[in-house]
Amino acid sequence: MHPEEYEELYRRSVEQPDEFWLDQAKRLDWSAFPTKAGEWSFDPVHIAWFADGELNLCHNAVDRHLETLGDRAALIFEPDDPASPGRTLTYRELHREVVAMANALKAIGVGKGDRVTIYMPMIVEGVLAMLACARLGAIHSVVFGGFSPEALAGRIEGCGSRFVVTADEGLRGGKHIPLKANVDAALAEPDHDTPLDGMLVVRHTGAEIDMTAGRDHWYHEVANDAECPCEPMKAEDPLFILYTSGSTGKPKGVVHTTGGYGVWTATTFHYIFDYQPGEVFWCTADIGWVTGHSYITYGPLFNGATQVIFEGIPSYPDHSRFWQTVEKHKVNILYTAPTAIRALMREGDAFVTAHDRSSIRLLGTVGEPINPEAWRWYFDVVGEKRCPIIDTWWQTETGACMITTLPSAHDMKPGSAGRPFFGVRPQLVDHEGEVLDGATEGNLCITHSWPGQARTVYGDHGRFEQTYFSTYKGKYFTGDGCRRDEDEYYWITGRVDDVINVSGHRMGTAEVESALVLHPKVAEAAVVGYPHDIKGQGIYCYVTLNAGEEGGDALYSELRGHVRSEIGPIASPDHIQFTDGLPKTRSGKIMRRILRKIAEDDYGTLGDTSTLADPSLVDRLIEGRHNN
Ligand code: 6R9
Repeated sequence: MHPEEYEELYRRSVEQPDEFWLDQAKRLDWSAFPTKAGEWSFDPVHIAWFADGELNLCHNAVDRHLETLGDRAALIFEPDDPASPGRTLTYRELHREVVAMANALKAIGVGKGDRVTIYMPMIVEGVLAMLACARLGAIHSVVFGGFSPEALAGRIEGCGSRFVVTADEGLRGGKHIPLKANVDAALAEPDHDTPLDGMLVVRHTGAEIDMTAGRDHWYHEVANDAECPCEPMKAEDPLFILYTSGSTGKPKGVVHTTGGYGVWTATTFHYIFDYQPGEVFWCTADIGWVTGHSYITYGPLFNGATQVIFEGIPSYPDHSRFWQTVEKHKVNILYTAPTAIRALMREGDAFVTAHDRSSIRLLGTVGEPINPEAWRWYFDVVGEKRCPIIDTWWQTETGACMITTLPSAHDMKPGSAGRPFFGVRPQLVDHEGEVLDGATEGNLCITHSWPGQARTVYGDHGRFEQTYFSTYKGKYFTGDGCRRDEDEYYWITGRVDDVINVSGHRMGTAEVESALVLHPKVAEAAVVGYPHDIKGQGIYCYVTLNAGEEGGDALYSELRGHVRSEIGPIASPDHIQFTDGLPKTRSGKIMRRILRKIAEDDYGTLGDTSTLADPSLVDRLIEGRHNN
C-alpha cells in the first residue's frame, strides 16, 4: 500500500466511519447485510456494531470458500515431533471435519448460546472445535492447555460452562500434558459444583485415561459428517469468551461478539499481512490466547489463507525447529513473539542459516515491545534484511491489531509498533487525564469504538466499565504506557498497572500473590515484574512467612511448585525473596514502587521512603536482594 493510500483510508475511516466500515463489512457474507455500523457510547458503556446484520462466522471461515477454494490447503498440521506424520486439510476437508465436530457437539447436547470450554493442545481439532461452536451459535471459551486444573475450574465455573472439549493428552516438546486428567481434577475441585452435561475427548496420543460413563464421549465415536447447517447469528450475539488477567481480582471473561469481531479480524488480516493467494501464513501462537483466535482460527480463514498449525515449541527437537518448519512448508509470512525471538537469538545464527528461508516475505511480532537488539536479529538474520517487520500492538480486549506499520505504507522504526490502524483513535493522557498533544509520553487511551472491541465482561458489565472506562471517564484505557514521536509513531513502554508481561503472556501480580498466600507457611506476598533477558519480564516474589517458619531452598522449590499447581507453569516465580516484612505506608498499603525498584536492582531512584511505617526495612530488603 502506498503511504498516501494509508493516509486517505485512515482519514475516511475516522471522518466517515459508518461508510468506511459498511464497506469493509463486505469482506464477509451476511444473511442480512447491516444498514448501520457503530452505535456506541463510552459513558455509560454500550457498544454495538452492525447490529441489524445477520451472519455466521463458520460459514465465512469455511463454507463460502468451497466453491472457489475447495482444493486449496487450509490447515497444514505440523506435529510436535517432526518425525510424526503431519496432515493437510483442504477447505473441502476442513468443511467436512468442522461439520463432523459440530454434529458431535450437538450429540452431547450443545445448542445456541451454550458456553463450551475448549481445553486442547495445538492440534487441528482445537480449531475445529472453535469453528463448530460458531457454526451452532454456541459460545466458546478456550482455556490454554498450560493452565492448571485449579485455573481451569475457575474458568469453567466463571461462565457456567456445562460442556468441555479436550484431548487425552497434549504434547509439547516431547512432554505429555495430561489434559483429560486435568479436566477431571478441575471438576473434582471442592468449590466446583456445576456438573458437566457432556465432554468430548479427542484421541491424540492414545494414552490411557478415565472416562465417566454418560458424561464423557470419545470424539471419534460421536463425530458424524451428515449435514449440519450454520445457525444464522445476530451481529451482536456473543462469539466467544476469553479469560485474561487484570490488575485486580480473578481473571475476567472478556466477551467478543460476532459481526464486529468478524469484520475487524478479516480487515486487519487483509491489510496488515497483505496476504496473497497461495501464500503460506504461520502464526506461532496457541489458540488459548487471543492471537490464536484472531490470527489462526478466524482472520486467516476468513481470507481463504493457507496456514500452518504448529503443535510444538521453538526449541524441540532443537533450536532450528522454526526454520526447519519454514523451509518444509515454504512459509511466506511468519508471525511470532519477541520472547521466542530472544530465546532463539541466544542460541546463535547457525540454527537459522542452516535452513532455507527464501520463502519468507514478511515477519510479524506481537505480545510485548520488541527490544532493538532482537528486532535487528530478526531483520538481519531471519529475514536476510529483505523482509519488513510488522510490529503489532493490541490486546485481548481489542480483538485484533490496533497499532502497526503497514507493509510498504510506513517506514519501520525498530521498537515502535507504528501508526494506528484504520478507525483507531489513540490518545495519550497524563495521570490526571489531561490530554497530551504532539511528541510526548503518557497513558494510552482510545477515544472511539472500533468494530472488534470487547463488549463486556461475562456476567459483570459493571466490572467492564470499572476496569476500562473509569480511570479516564468516557475513554477506553488500555493499561499501557506509550510514547508518541514527532512522526506520530507510537512506542509502547509497557503496562502501567499491576499486570506484568511474562513471555508475552499477561499475568496479574494479584493472581500470583493469591496463589502464594494459599500456602500454609506464607503470611504475605507481594509480586512485581523485573527485567528478564528472555521472558521480557520475570516474576519476582517477596514473601513473608508465618511465625516459626523459615525460608530456604526446600521451601523455595515448594512455593514454586505450589504456584505452578495453582495457576500453571506460565506463572512459575523466577525469583522468591524471603523477607521479614513488606514496605507499607502507615495506612498499610504495600509500596510496590519500592519493591519494583529493588527487584530491578535500581536503588538510585527509590524515591520518597519517609512515608514508610518502617523505613529501615528498605535496607534489609536490598541486602536480601543480594543474599538469595
Ligand atoms: C495480543 C496480545 C496485551 C498486552 C498489551 C501490551 C502488550 C502486545 C504488543 C505489546 C508492545 C506490542 N503488547 N503487543 N506491547 N508492543 N506489539 O498480546 O494480547 O495477551 O491481551 O496482551 O500485551 O502491554 O496491553 P494480550
